[in-house]
Amino acid sequence: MADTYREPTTTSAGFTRRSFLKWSGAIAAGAALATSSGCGLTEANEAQQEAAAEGRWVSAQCWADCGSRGFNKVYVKDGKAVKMGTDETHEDTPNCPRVRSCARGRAQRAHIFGADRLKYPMKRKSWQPGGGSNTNGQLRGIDEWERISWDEALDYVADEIKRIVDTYGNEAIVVPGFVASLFGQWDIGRMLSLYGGYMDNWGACSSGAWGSIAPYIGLAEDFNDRIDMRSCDLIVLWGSNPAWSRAGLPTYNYLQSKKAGTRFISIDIFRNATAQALADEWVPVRPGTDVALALAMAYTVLQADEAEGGALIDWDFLDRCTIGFDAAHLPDGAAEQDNFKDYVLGTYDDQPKTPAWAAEICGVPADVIEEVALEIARTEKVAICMSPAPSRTTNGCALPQTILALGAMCGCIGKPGCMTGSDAGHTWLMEGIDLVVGGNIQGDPTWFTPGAKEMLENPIGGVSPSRFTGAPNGMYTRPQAPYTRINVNELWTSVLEGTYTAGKDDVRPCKTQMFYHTHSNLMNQTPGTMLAIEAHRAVEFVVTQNIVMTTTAKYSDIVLPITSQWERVGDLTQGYREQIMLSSRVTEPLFEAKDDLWVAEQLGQRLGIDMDKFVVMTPEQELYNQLAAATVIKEDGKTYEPLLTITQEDLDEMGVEGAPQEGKITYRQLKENGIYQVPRSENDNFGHVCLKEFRDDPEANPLGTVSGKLEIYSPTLAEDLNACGWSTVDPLPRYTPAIEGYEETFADWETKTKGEYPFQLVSIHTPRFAHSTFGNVPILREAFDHPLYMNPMDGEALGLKTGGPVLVSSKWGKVARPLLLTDIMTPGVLALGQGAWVDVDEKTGVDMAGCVNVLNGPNRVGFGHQAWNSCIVNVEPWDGGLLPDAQWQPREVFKEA
Ligand SMILES: Nc1nc2c(c(=O)[nH]1)N[C@H]1C(S)=C(S)[C@@H](COP(=O)(O)OP(=O)(O)OC[C@H]3O[C@@H](n4cnc5c(=O)[nH]c(N)nc54)[C@H](O)[C@@H]3O)O[C@H]1N2
Ligand SMILES: Nc1nc2c(c(=O)[nH]1)N[C@H]1C(S)=C(S)[C@@H](COP(=O)(O)OP(=O)(O)OC[C@H]3O[C@@H](n4cnc5c(=O)[nH]c(N)nc54)[C@H](O)[C@@H]3O)O[C@H]1N2
Ligand SMILES: [Mo]
Repeated sequence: MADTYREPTTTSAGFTRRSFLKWSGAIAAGAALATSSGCGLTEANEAQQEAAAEGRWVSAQCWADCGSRGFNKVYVKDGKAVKMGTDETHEDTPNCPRVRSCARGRAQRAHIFGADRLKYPMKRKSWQPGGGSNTNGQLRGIDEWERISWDEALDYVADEIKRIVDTYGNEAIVVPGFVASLFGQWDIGRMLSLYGGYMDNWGACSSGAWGSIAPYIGLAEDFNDRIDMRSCDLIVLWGSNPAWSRAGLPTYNYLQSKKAGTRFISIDIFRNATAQALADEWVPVRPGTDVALALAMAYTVLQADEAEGGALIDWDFLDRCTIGFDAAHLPDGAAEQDNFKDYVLGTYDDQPKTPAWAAEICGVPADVIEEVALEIARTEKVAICMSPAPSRTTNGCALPQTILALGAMCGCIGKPGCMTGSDAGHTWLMEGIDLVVGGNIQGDPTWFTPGAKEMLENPIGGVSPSRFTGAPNGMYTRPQAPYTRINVNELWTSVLEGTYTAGKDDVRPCKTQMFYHTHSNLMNQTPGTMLAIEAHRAVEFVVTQNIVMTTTAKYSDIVLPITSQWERVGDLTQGYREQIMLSSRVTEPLFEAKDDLWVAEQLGQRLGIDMDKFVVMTPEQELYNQLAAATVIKEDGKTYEPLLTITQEDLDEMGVEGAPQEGKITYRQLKENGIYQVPRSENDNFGHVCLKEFRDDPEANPLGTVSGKLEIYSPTLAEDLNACGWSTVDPLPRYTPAIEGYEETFADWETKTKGEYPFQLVSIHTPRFAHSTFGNVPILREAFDHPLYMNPMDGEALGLKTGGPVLVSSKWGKVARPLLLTDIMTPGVLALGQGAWVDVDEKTGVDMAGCVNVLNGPNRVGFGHQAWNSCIVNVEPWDGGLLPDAQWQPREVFKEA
């Protein structure tokens, strides 16, 4: 391990003693001023600081996009980041829990000071500017590197941007990113927007089909407040694994429900860690078949209700608050047969959606479907909590409406202890209004908070308001035509095929000649990684700016080393709705790393851009503006007051322009504690029951949908979906077999003869990674395995054993992995974590790292969401050798000079 982990030290790269002393002096002064409020009791923290007399605890950012928003501290002694800590500002209680940090957050030290940290600007040896044969694109990913100066690197990048724009137009520059239009806006995207623009990409990742569809049907991605959830009789975790994918508080909060007596059912492709901790029952289901399962549950409830004379279904709610459930509740112009109830009963299509019908598709035995459906219908307070994972499927578009129908008929909407919906993949999005507001929401900056830089309009594609919210969330909803953006599923195929889909019957030529990678690692994280490699070898120029030697960096021509958050001025970050965190600089920039902002400025100057429009403020000023604008809710639960008291002395110390202000806590207290948490209690005014006002009075509180009601039947949704060019759906949700779904694992469905790819594969979010972030960190590779999960019955049939390496192949690529046979898996279904750094053996074409996107295909569907959980594969023994992950050498290009 000695090679792979350098002792963390900031001495070489300059956490100067002077800045350290200045900073710690500031804290000492601040402690005297601090007043106690919020969950953060200053005494506790003072004790912590005193015990640490020799060094200081610094609140340090964990910026990875896992949505968990843990809280990390670093103990800095003699200029070295010695150890990691977490929130100890107050007693840990269920109402006011400490914000934990997770294994990944604690591994940030190893990440930032790791051997493969990018140290210097670099150029790929065989690449020369000017396009054409100068590029030697076929060598991307296998070429050698040359260390170059920042000036050389910036000249190359600026000259190539200029040449490519002059030759092919601005559309030839693609800035890939799931949130490129937003993240990119912070630096490179803003700069390019002032230089004629760049080609953006669109299409949901996290939210699957849910995020785009929710606004059409009125089912916001929103849950009840965590304290309300303790009143649930039953919580159905439907495709939801917070113990792995929401580190920290969400599972702890569910535990409080469990302790209060809530029963849990997990409906999932595997008995995941959350189910193991909480669930009374696990219902194994095949991926991408949840619509069939939910339809059969609806069928069961309809039958039982009929037998009980209408006593079971919440007809009153359906009548007042929804459209499309039955023929009597269809909008004008709809055909009478196109209603949910008749579709479920098979009135017009001769196929009642019975449990027996669904069982053949989803694998859940008919009696279990009936039993679970009736339990949901007969239990008073039920929460149906679905993550977006089941909708990250090729047929995922029908899921939100189906779940809406089921939740609505069973009375699980708009009451205390009752809710139905999706948590959007980040539980911190849940639960109504934010109690403390301000700063960046790391990893998903769809929220622009007061004080932050303005977005600049990209002349190509523009800032795209979503049809419903008017919010700049082009990431979820397809903006209205004219439409110049590449769907994320076509990022690579557009280069290889020469065209991209701009809408129905609207296929346009693709001009891509350059990829500018910043803030993302899409070659690794988008379906079709082998196509991504091919596409990268086909274009004229690729540049990456990052912290470490990621996949996109590896396949680039120029690589620029960027500072991590620990090397920057600090950051104000909103956590769950109750917390706000202020991180501080831990060390001066390492090696030759520079901030993204600086890079963009330097490029802008070289391109002759009017930089007045670009740089509107310094990072210090931006941080201060966010601090000054931060607000906290008052006890009434409705109005807000400023969060911070900021004195003239604080302003002078920050070196910013502003005016002193009065707020709830002092700036120094926040800076010292690093976190502020709004205290909660059982009957405070901060509770939230989603859709309650609507349920109580739908006329007075209409939803943002076309009808103002929950739309089980949605013509506008169908129209917009079909306008994307990949679907022909009608306004009612129907079960459609998925592309690369269960049905396609068979060569012959009737005789149940399996085909070339007999297994279904699901990508899971696992503890080792936050996407591809941390994929390189040796201690995490050691701590968490990254196997192919398979049921022992399947393993036995194939003669495979745990540990034995296997070759997993799909029509898109091949990966080698150790096998884990475990009865937590549904038979016929496999799982592989997402995030491993693709590492293709050029001789065999096999990825030895287990990057699941090598297996995933960029199937073009629906609202252009990425449908990773629809994937079919074959598995066979692999005898090509496989080094244990923990023994991998880091991608260290240059040693420390
Ligand atoms: N450790 C870690 N945590 C993360 C992340 C990370 O990379 N690492 N990423 C963060 C981000 S950005 C996001 S968007 C979220 C994603 O979080 P989620 O959207 O919740 O995704 P997963 O955790 O992969 O899957 C949740 C559960 O759904 C199940 N599932 C998958 N497909 C199906 C299906 O077709 N039907 C059913 N019924 N169940 C299914 C999985 O087995 C899993 O138990 O995670 C966040 N948290
Ligand atoms: N097969 C499969 N693939 C998936 C998923 C799945 O379920 N299955 N989940 C998907 C989901 S939900 C998501 S959200 C995506 C996430 O995919 P990405 O958005 O690509 O996320 P990361 O892989 O974490 O890459 C982020 C990169 O940004 C870099 N970075 C961080 N901060 C800075 C900065 O300040 N400046 C610069 N220049 N770089 C910075 C990090 O070092 C890292 O390399 O992955 C998706 N990919
Ligand atoms: Mo995500």
